[in-house]
Amino acid sequence: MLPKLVLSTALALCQLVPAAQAQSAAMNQGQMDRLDRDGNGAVDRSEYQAFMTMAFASLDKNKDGSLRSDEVAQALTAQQFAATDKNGDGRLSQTEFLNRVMADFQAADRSGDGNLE
Ligand SMILES: [Ca+2]
Ligand SMILES: [Ca+2]
Ligand SMILES: [Ca+2]
Repeated sequence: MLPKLVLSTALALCQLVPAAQAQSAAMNQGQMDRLDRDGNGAVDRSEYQAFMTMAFASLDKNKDGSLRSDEVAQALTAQQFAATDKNGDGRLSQTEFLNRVMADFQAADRSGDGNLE
């Protein structure tokens, strides 16, 4: 089972469900499959990163290669946005975005084996 934090972030980011609903959503098989590409029952770093790269692209509605706060309003609070926007230019670059979500992965991977299961 994926930790709730990562699950809710992932689901909210890919806009499968609104953030509020994701908090209480139970993982179903379809959602797990979206992350667990090779179907081994665990989500490793590369699977998570591939998923988040896809999420970035789908969130970038105007396709300018960065996310403005309105593009991620469903997934991040203003506070989370500001914390993720390291250079403070009001946009999240793909690097800033991935740094943030991979830090979430790291934090969720309590066993430190590079897998979330
Ligand atoms: Ca896997
Ligand atoms: Ca954009
Ligand atoms: Ca930025």
